This record gives sequence, C-alpha cells and structure tokens, in this order.
Amino acid sequence: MRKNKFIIIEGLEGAGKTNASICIKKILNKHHIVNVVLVRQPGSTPIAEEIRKLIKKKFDKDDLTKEAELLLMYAARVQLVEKKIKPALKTGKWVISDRHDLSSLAYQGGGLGINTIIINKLKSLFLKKCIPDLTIYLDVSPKIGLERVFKRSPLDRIESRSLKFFENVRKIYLKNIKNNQKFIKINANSDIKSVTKNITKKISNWLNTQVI
Ligand code: Z5A
Repeated sequence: MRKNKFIIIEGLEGAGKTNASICIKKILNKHHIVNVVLVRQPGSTPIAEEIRKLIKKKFDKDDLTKEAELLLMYAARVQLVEKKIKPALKTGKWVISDRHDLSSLAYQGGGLGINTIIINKLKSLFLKKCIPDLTIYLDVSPKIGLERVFKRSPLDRIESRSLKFFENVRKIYLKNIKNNQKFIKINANSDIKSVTKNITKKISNWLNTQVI
C-alpha cells in the first residue's frame, strides 16, 4: 500500500478551499511530509488552465450546453490526472487537489440535472486508478459562500447561477459524504480562524491513524 496520499478538498464557492489547501500543506510539513503537490480543478496544467478560462467565461450569444460543460470538466480532469497527479503519486509525493470528480457529480449532476449514470460512467472510464484517500468537505451555506465570493470579485458564469442551483449542489455533497469513512466534514460557516482550527484538529487526528 502506498504511504503517500491523495487528498481532495470539496465544497461550494467561498467555502474556503484555498485556505484549507494551504492549512493542510502546513500540517503535513509539520509531520515532516514535504513532498506535497497542490493542484486545483479545473486547471493546474497549461491545457487544463485554458479549459478553465473557457468554463468560467460568460458568452453573450451562446452558452455551453450542460453536457459540454461536463465533458470540459472531465477533459481538464483527465489532463491533470495523467500529466500531474498520477506521476506525482507514483514518485511518492502527496497530492492535495482543490476539487475532483465529486464536483462534477454535485454541480453537473445535482445542479444541472445530468443523469448520475452518465457521470459515473465517465468516472469509471477515466479515473479508475486515481481514487482519493481522503476528501475534506467544507460545508458552507450557499448564501454565505456566495456573499464571500461576491465581496472578492465579479461573479463568473457558474457563480452567477441561482441560489436554488447551489442548494441542489449542496444536497448532492451531503448525500455523498453521509456514512463514508473517507470523508471529513467541516462546518465552514464560521470565521476563518475557527474553520482553520477545526481543519487542523481533524487532519492531525486523521494523520495519526495513517501508516506514514
Ligand atoms: N466546477 C464544476 O462545476 N464541476 C467540476 O467538476 C469542477 C468545478 C471541478 C471553479 O471555479 C468552478 O468550476 C466552480 C465549480 C465548478 N464554480 N463555481 N461556482 P473556481 O475555482 O473559481 O471556484 P471555487 O473552486 O469554488 O473557488 P472559490 O470560489 O475561490 O472558493 P474557495 O476556494 O472555497 O474559497 P476561498 O478562495 O478560499 O475563499 C473565497 C473568499 O472567501 C476569499 O475572499 C476568502 O478570504 C473568503 N473566506 C474564506 N473562508 C472564509 C471564512 N471562513 N470566513 C470569511 N471569509 C472567508
């Protein structure tokens, strides 16, 4: 069994995933784990970053179909998995990814209504050998998350969707993490300091259960 781990951070926009990635990296460093690669999805390779721009862009006279959006998410993911994640894991590095396949299930499945069978088919076709060891789900209410993002910058194409869309996305997250040992749920509605403290505690506890 490999000792290095593949860790995912999931949650709605404004949940604090960026902050959590940095926090987890610091905890790993404190445990003398220094070979850590941080990636984000969609993105983190030159081609996947171009796909990211396309996904986030608002078009005046056209829009992506939901199926095209799903396939673009998967195109970026497969590119990242093959070019960066698998090679890093093979050489003993730890990988922390801001989002992974559960985002597609939540956003394109729960939010846009694409049949789960189709999304799971993509997962089984392309991600068979890239299974996370742990997923940290930062649970924020859509209203609080979007308010944080709104304060930061103008909303992009996906962020501009309705509150109902994000409520449906959250439902799928909550459904999938229920009774699953490989998930840690963190309440992300409070201030950054409390959320960071909670992440530190839960990740440290988890690390103590791992053979590393
Ligand atoms: N997407 C998809 O639909 N399907 C998929 O398969 C994948 C993705 C992989 C990616 O864009 C979009 O793609 C995303 C989902 C979709 N779209 N939406 N909407 P992105 O990378 O720009 O979006 P994001 O992943 O949600 O990142 P984010 O908006 O930056 O959220 P975050 O990383 O969780 O938040 P943050 O950057 O750490 O914090 C955001 C702001 O809130 C910032 O100013 C912080 O200082 C503040 N913040 C964070 N935590 C707190 C607390 N606790 N209190 C107060 N303020 C806070």
